[in-house]
Amino acid sequence: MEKFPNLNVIISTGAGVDHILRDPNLPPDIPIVRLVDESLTSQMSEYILLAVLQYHRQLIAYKTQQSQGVWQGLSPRNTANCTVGILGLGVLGLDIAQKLKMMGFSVRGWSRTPKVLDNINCFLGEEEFKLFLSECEILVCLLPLTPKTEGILNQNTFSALPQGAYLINVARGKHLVEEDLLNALKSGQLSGACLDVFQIEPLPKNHPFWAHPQIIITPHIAAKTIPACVAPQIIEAINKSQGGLLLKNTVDVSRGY
Ligand code: NDP
Ligand code: OXD
Repeated sequence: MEKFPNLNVIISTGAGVDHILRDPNLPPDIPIVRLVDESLTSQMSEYILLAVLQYHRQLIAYKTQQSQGVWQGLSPRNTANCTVGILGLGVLGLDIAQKLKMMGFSVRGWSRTPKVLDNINCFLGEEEFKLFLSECEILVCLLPLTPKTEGILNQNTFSALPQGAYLINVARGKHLVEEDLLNALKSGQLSGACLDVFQIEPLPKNHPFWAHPQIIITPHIAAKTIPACVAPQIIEAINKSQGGLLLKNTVDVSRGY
């Protein structure tokens, strides 16, 4: 940011702001605004629904059977018995939690500050983290990347999940300790993962995730900013900033999101 000495406001072109906060020359006291947009929220929920349902309805196993010409029904799974845990109950986490609940899944969420939500079990902070994890057959990460959440998807976390759990990471690559995921898949502690974000993006050509049969990879596309959808809120933020008015969706730099 040191290239821009006359900044009045910084507007992220995405929902996350970790790339901005990481700047060692970030000027203090300049407000940072992030995008909160229906088009981002609905894309994210669609992506997670797709990932949850392909796991829950055993699509990969059926695809393998198809390639072998096998006609064989697998044991059906009862949706009401399948608990999906959402790490982060913010704009995106809340939307997918409600949509999964509507579809009949048992849903729980984890956040930093207390929440009370209809039919969604809410867990709070580090004290309740293990309890939250203990029943998650599917774990979805929708946390912002902060010093507190970096590396949170690690061996300790995986070992607190029920055996054979499924991981969906759509937040940031640095939430995941990639080596720990490979080990958890090898040991059977996790049965698979759907990953949209990676420690290094683009994912290096020789990375073991590419060819891993239990990992689905997408190139950071879970929720992409659609310029026409978000332009009005960017214009509004600029106008408000110039008019000295209160800005929406500002970032609290001290908490990191
Ligand atoms: P929000 O800021 O609205 O929500 C963040 C949630 O995480 C809040 O519920 C917050 O708790 C919780 N949280 C933060 N820190 C902690 C902590 N230490 N312990 C427990 N809970 C914590 O963010 P969004 O829902 O809008 O977005 C989440 C992230 O998704 C973004 O930061 C971005 O990294 C990622 N993203 C990825 C995209 C992709 O294409 N893959 C696209 C868009 C976003 P509380 O409610 O108590 O504050
Ligand atoms: C975002 C992203 O944060 O695209 O919006 O990851």
